[in-house]
Amino acid sequence: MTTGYVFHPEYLWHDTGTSAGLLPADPRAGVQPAVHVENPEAKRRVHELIHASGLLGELTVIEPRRATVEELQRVHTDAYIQHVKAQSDLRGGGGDAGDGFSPVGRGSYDIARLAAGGLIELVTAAAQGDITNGYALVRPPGHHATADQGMGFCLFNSIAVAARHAQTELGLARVAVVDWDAHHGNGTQAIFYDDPSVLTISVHQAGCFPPDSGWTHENGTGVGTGYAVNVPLPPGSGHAAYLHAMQQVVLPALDRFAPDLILLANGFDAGVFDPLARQMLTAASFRDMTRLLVGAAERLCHGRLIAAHEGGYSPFYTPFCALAFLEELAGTTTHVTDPLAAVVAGYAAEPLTPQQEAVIEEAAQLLPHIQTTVAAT
Ligand code: 3YP
Ligand code: ZN
Repeated sequence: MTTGYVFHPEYLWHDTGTSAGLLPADPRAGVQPAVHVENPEAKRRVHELIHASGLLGELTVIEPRRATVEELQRVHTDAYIQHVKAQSDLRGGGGDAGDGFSPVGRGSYDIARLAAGGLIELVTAAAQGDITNGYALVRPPGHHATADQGMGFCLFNSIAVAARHAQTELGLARVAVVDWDAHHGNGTQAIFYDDPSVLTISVHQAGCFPPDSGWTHENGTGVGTGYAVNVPLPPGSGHAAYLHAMQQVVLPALDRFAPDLILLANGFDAGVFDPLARQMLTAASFRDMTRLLVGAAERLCHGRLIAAHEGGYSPFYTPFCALAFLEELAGTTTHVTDPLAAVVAGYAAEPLTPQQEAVIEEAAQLLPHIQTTVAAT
């Protein structure tokens, strides 16, 4: 068993500019321009820890390439692709991909294509049997991007591009997307909303971002009905709630669907120190959740589990969450342990609440819609 790893310095060069945290800097708003919250720091430190821990030496490093326009067009409209390119060509950057929350730095069009292409290369290596599973540590993120709009820091939906590539070029008919980023995977959901060949499952903080998105009743449409699954956990949910959601919803949904490939929108912003959500996961939570998902992939699709980095904004804690994830993916451990384990123990011990249990049960009730379908993309 081999674990693939995609990283590239250009991922750190995606320039989100100065900001008052989330929005572009505007002194007229009364806030000093400072660093944008989606900046290279947390991801750089993830890569550094993967290297410094010795784990990098046990991985199969795979070189990314830029997704072609044709590959992007399987998911995005021509007009949107051209819009991102035009914003990226602006002198000094400063453009936006759609919602005002999605900065496009100078050259970011090419970097976003390198992110999507990194996922394509991992999925291809898995389909060929060169690797069992893999992790692409990419920027910019992708799971909010719809066919025709960037949203929430996302330019191109790399996971969606990789899913379509797997179906059309690699003969993998059924693709499941699991999204445990703290924010709703609305873009991926929207792209596949009427498609029973791609099952999307998002576990996220209820009503966080996008606003009013990701409720349990968002279940797919037409022949895709049942093939979108949402678990909107209340703010303050932690280890117990997420593990219960995995056991009661994510794993049973995957078992019913029997995917040929599992893609993971791998955000770490449900981590307890994250500034952009209010969930309480620890590095151990990500390790345990990963163990369950690796087990499902081994049971259902020859271990084929390919993860794309999404959110995760704590520069000091995201690296330990990501290392725990990647150790578990690779089926190994390093000498590095979570230095904050004792500090977060109290959060991790928080028991399941009736509200959390109720929403998980509500999502579980909808699973019988899911069948092992034949692809109709
Ligand atoms: C986008 C604007 C406000 C919240 C933010 C969420 C970005 C993210 O990590 N999405 O997964
Ligand atoms: Zn997020």
